[in-house]
Amino acid sequence: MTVSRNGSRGRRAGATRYSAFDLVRRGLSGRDWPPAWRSHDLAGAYDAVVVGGGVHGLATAYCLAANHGITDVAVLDKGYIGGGGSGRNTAIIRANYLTPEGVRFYDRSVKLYERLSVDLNFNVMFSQRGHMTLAHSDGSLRTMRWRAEVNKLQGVDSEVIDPGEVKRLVPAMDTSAHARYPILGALYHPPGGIVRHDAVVWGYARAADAYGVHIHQDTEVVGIDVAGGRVRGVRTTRGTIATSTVVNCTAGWATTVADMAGVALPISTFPLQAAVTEPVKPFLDTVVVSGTLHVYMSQTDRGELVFGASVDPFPSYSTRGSLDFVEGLAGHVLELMPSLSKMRVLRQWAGLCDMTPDYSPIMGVTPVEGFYVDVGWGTYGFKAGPVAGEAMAELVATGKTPELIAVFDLDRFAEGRLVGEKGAASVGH
Ligand code: PYC
Repeated sequence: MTVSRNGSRGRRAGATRYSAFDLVRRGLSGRDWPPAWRSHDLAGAYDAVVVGGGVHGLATAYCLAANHGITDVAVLDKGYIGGGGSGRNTAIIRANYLTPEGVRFYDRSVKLYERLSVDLNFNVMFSQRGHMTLAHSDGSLRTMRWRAEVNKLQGVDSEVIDPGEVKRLVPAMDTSAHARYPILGALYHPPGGIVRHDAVVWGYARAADAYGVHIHQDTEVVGIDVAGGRVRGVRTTRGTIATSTVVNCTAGWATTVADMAGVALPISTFPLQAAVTEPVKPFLDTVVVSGTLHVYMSQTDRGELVFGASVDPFPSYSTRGSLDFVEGLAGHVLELMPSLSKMRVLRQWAGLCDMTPDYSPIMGVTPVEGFYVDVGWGTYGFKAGPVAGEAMAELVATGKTPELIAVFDLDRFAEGRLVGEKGAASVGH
């Protein structure tokens, strides 16, 4: 890929700076704030088109511009940016995976999240409060030990802790031997935590815009033109774009978009439901996951508890919550923390998860030249946004697959080189 037609490297990320006086004046009056990213007419051609305006698509566009000087880039989203998986996930960040490849990859993302507020000049509220995965059986304790050893070998901070330490870190947890699902120990991962998901999306959008990237919302891709085995353009509801590079960064619609280019992906789409409670005083400063009970929870800075579960048991494109889900969730939460029995659930929703056979993503080239995929993110996409953007931009810019993502190629399914991460997906699916 060549550098932008106009050769410009654009402005630096978050270039708009205000004096203290300006900040106070604008803050108090609520007026004169420039939009964080601009709207543009759709150009007839771009050097690269990124499909999907979630964290993956925006991070890819930002890294193309910031790391490689490729600024003639369009990000297309059929709705609003961050309105898909990026706005619907529970924003858990961690690197405590099971395979060495997975640990290295997600650890790079944790490192990028650690400096993201500075890189984007936008506070993404990354809170490294620790991540705890409970073990309720000898089998899961064994998997926790396995993960801890793999993590340590990759330089990632994880250890198995006993029920006493679980109680010290989370006093509200029922660690008694009489619990219906007694806690035998946990995998504890101090660098894990939560981030503010809309801030991540807006920070990337603002920084990409500052480099000259065009962000097109309400712009649905309806076709991808391929001739002679390579990409020629993208058809959208707002017009046609000539381009030789398309990056599919969609979630939920990954197979739909790939089908347009004639590329088949081994993905099935399932909803994953989540819920949030009324706000209460801070009492939980660790992320807690129970694979056995199919539940994870964290407390936001506003005091709400955010809960999630495993994916629904059947494929669907529904993003609605169900009564069945909250009933099951409440039962499981109360097994862990009986003192929460009076808390009220305020909202529930669902996001779409593109599940692959081995619970790892699909990243890289495809049989169609110029058509790249960054898809199959199952229930672990948000935490990988920064590293996926960095790696996909490098691939597009240099034509070489970065070593960190080589194992996640599409060909692995045909060649039997699966990267089995089911044991480290946050809850048993
Ligand atoms: O993989 O950490 C995770 C996760 C959290 C919620 C869904 N998946």
